[in-house]
Amino acid sequence: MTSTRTESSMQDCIFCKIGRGDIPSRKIYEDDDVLAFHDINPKAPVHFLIIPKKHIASLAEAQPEDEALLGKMLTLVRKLALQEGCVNGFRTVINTGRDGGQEVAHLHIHVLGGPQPWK
Ligand code: D5M
Repeated sequence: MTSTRTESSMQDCIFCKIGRGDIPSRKIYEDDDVLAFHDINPKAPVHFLIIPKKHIASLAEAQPEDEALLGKMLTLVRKLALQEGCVNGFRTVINTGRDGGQEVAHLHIHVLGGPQPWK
């Protein structure tokens, strides 16, 4: 992707807007690189998303230089799941691309949990 296309994607991207604070979200964690917030359409008692602030369209678009960022996001899953009360486990999902059911073209990890039944 060219930088011009990347820049226009970032302008339009709803999760970039959330990352910049242009659109409100129910944040549960934020640092310079990563944001986590509750999913607007929860599929479980606990359902939040972890996104990179950098615009990466999907897992399929991640580059070798994103390795540390991806590791940081995965490491946060357990910490934030526990923070949100998922003491007996949780589910992680990364939908990727059209056939993967991805609706928002900005990489995000779904974290779902809470007492069953909900699956
Ligand atoms: O999932 C995209 C997810 O993003 C879906 O579960 C709804 C959620 N979503 C969309 N807009 C918002 C806002 N504004 N706040 C919080 N959550 C949001 P996918 O994996 O792309 O299908």
